[in-house]
Amino acid sequence: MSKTTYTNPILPGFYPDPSICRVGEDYYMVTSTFEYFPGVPIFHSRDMINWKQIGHCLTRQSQLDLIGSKSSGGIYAPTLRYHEGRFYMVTTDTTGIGNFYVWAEDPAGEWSEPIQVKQGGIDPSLFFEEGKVYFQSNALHWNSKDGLYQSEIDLETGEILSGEPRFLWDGTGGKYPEAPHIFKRDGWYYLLVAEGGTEFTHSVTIARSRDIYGPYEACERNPILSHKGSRSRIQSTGHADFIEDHRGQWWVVFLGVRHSHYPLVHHLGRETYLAPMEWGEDGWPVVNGGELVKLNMEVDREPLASAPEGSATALWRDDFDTETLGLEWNFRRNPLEGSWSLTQHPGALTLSCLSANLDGIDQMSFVGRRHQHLESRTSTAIAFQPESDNEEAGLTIQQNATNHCEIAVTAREGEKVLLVRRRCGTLVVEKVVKDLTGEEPITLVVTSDDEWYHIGYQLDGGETTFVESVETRHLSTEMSGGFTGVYLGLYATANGAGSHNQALFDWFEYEDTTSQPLEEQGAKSQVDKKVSE
Ligand code: 6LW
Repeated sequence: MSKTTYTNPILPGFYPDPSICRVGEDYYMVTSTFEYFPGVPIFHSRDMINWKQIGHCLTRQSQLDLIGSKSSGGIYAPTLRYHEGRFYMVTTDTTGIGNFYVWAEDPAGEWSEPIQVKQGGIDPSLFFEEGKVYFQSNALHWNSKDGLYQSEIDLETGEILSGEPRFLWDGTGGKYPEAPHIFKRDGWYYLLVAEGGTEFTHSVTIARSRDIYGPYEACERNPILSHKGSRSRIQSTGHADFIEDHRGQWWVVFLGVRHSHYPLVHHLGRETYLAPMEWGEDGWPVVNGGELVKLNMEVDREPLASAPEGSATALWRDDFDTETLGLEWNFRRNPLEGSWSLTQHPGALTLSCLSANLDGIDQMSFVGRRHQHLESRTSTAIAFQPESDNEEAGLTIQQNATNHCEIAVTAREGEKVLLVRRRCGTLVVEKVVKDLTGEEPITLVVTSDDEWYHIGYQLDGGETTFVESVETRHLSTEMSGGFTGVYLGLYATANGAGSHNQALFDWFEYEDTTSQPLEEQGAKSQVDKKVSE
């Protein structure tokens, strides 16, 4: 029998809370996006291993208004389902309208205006059966009893048809029962959930009932997936969705993180993983044969499709020669109209120095992409003439509003300089690393490995001069808080002042420089480290 081999994560970097659906031999997946805009990227694949982004579900402010949303506010976990010619994406705008769904016939978009569902909680899901539509969510903040709840809804209006939401199950005792999805098989309704929180004790558990409203009985082998307490490099596995492929084999997609170094932290965000799953003779699912999931997977299954032509290359470059931004780019919150442009100076990305800076919750001039690979190199060419000490523009390595580092062109006492800033909570350190008079354009550079970001610059295309190194740990989720992962962003700001100035970015490059695959070793402990040094 031939084997399917692939590398986890299947979506590296900040792609949490995956949800998947199939139409014939085509697979579609979505992930959560918090304060980033557009919201909820949607991917397509024929083999569930190679994914290509085809759009976003939430592209208009009328669908997603993130203005004033704090870091990790906005859009939580989505669910994607296909029903009678339409795709449905249901999610929560935690700082806006709560639970809602949008639909589209073409998953690449445009998607409909939001249809609100007035059941509280997060992690909404939909289940379709015999003309009825069931809506599930958890009990965050709106019900004193923890657990997963369900209503029947009218698909056209989102109206709840079944009175008060009904309690289904509250998991096996882990905190935050969440991420419900219902599947039907052999006359059983299976309720898949996550519990234990999204940190180290994250787990996937399951229960079933003959009645969609329960009572639900738990699988004795719960959790069916968890890496808690293991030495795997992959930790925090949870928040899963099942998919039956076009050959009748089952798989699970879920989130996990790649932790580095003791004590464990991660900075690239929660990523999307794939593992095979089977239904055991006892009628309950077995994930990956009951083994821990690995980074390098070898599964005794025929590949679902041949690998797509021209598969991903390590180098991603944007010359900003188009009139619209590529799908990889995101704003933080909805961008202010006119604050960015690809047409004002054709061939460059123009960013205006808005008064908001990277620390706040206001609309800012920021265009960024996910940092996806532990080993990487990022560079960009910037042209900027600051007119006051307030104005700055550059390249930021950003976990959230309170934890970010940047290399920027700005002025000090009226003189143009290159500045490096590290912000770690309330600790802010700034350092002028070069006087810049007359030395433009300049290339800003960030390289990374799993422990360090190295920050530097190039003049006239010469050698890179590195001026600062920053621990990836200082930008980790454990240090910074929140649900997101590091972005590499271009930005311009007047730091609270008014300004009509603009920065021009001529090009941007991001390269996966992985030198060798991450070994399947456990995360290093301090002791291991000492011994190996
Ligand atoms: C999401 C919840 C979770 O809504 O974290 O890990 C929350 N799981 O299910 C934010 O992603």
